[in-house]
Amino acid sequence: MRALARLTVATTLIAVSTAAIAVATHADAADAPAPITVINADFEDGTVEGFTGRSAEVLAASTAQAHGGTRSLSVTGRTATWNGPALNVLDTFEKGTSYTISVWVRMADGSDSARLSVERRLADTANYETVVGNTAVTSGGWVNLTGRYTLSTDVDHLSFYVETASTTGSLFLDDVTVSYTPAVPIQTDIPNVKSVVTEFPVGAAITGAEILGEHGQLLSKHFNSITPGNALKWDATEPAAGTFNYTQADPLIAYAKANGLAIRGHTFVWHNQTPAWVFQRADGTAMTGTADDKALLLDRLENHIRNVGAHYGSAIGTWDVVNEVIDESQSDGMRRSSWYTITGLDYIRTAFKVAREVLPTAKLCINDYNTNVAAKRDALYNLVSTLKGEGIPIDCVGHQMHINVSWPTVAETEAMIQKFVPLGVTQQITEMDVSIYTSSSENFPTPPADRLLSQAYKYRDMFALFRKYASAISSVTLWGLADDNTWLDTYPVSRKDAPLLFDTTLQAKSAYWGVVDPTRIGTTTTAPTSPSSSSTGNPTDSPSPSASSGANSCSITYRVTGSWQGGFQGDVKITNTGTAPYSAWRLNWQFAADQTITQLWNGSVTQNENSVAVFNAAWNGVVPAGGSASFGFLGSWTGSNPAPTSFSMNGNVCTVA
Ligand code: 9MR
Repeated sequence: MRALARLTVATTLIAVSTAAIAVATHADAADAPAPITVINADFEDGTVEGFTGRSAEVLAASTAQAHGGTRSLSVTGRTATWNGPALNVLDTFEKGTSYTISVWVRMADGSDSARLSVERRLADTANYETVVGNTAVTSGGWVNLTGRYTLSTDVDHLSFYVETASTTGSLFLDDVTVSYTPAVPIQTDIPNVKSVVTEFPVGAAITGAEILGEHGQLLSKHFNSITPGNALKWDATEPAAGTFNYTQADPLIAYAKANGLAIRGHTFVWHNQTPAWVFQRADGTAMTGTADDKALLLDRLENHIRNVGAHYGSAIGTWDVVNEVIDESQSDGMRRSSWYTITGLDYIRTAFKVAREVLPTAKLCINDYNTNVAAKRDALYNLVSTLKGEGIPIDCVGHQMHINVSWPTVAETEAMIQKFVPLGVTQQITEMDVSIYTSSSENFPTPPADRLLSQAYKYRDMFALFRKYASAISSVTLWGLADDNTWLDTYPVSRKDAPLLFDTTLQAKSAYWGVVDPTRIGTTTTAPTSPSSSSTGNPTDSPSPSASSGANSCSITYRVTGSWQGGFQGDVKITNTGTAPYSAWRLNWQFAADQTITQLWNGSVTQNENSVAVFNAAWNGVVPAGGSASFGFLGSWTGSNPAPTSFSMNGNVCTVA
């Protein structure tokens, strides 16, 4: 029996309908430990191998059907759709370990949908979780259900079982396996993201299992903020009217407090993950938007925010008060959610006013996705501007930034940030991830190297932009900790995605180096012996005093190709005069006068006062020995416009041609 503690809910669930679970994706995947099988039930020994019915089902090893060998488990006499074959795994599953469960199922007759579920109990309170959702099954063939499950709480009962959606038909089960891959230790000798990016807290959205074991180590090493990904949503905190439940969120908040991490509360109001009762009258009928409906709904909203807000008080420094209220395709720009159709804009007004009352010092945000798209951005701007004009206490605009390797551009993102500056709100990047996919039809069994490289450049460029706007941005959060747990594995279709800084075995990807030290993009994920880091928005080197030679050396041609009053155009050619190739480059120089780069092509730029850092574009990062790369730019100048006299490339001083 496990030790009991007052802990809770929250698991990592990744449901996939068919066999393949993606394997480790980082460069050293071949070195990742092999999976260990802890359960392998094939019923070939003629027993039920520990399976029991959840109720009065009759279980027996049977030769009537077999997926492999000559026998399977026959399950007859089911009395409810939720009753089926179950296996007790209380003494098998360890908290914080991600298990892959695979079962083969077929119906004895007819057809239905089957799903794989977990029941866990603590002190007679049961919770049910779906590991693999409804999947069509028939009597005509075997269907595989494979999913991953991570226990994150203490329990005194734990089992997984197969149930069906509509009928109580008899089932066969075969070749049940459960395996896990031993955790790879996190890299402790690479720079902490939070120590490199110091302009604002850097956060990760987490579920319960991510505060445990190696995940917990990774989280507290690199991040100084968390967002509970689901645990503070209405369905978790007030599942039934007036019944508040903090069992999912409390452990996450306690972890954050213990490790000194900031907390973003997500979210008081959303159209998803809100229980049906919220929009029903006392008699259970649907609200339609009468005056009484509106009053009741606003009452419920107020009560919800007062309770959840007060439960955590000042421990949560920022709240997404409302989430995803914009629909730019509507004439008024407002999403037609039940909130809106029943109350108009009043739900937003009420939510912010009540939140301010109960949380006088919290930053109160309005959060949305695709805010880099002009129409959406402008609709959000108009709403915030109108409501602020009325005195509604909106402190902050949250940009989710669910983006991908080729979208959006830095310029679009910069326009997004610039748009909101005049409103006097702080801005936060709240849910950033960078999908490796650029369309719903793509599906890679393992992330292709070029996508991971493009992803690293995207992270590099976006973080450089955020740091440039440090005065406008007060927090940047990624929507997940590592690629082993991302919502993008099931959205918009089921396929393995890899959108975060760390891979499925928690090792640093090029994306991580894009944030921490872009010169290491594309290099091995092994920790550098003396990690380089930068604490400004504009990484610069400490170049050695004389021009380099040998493996890494470079020559720079800097030309002003056009000049007019106040402006100029420049062209820079980098030649690799060394013997080793560059796989990613960063060129630094100092302008001697008042010169500012306003636009740059074939690369990206950050400028901090006179210090300039130009990074390669996705297509010109590799410069072989003897090869060259070029970029061009437009700049402004006042006074004079002298050419810089000293350049360094990835830390090596270059000769100037
Ligand atoms: O990460 C969340 C995922 O586990 C949920 O299944 C999903 C659906 O409700 O919500 C995810 O988080 C969303 C966030 O709350 C709001 N912006 C979009 C996020 C991704 O869907």
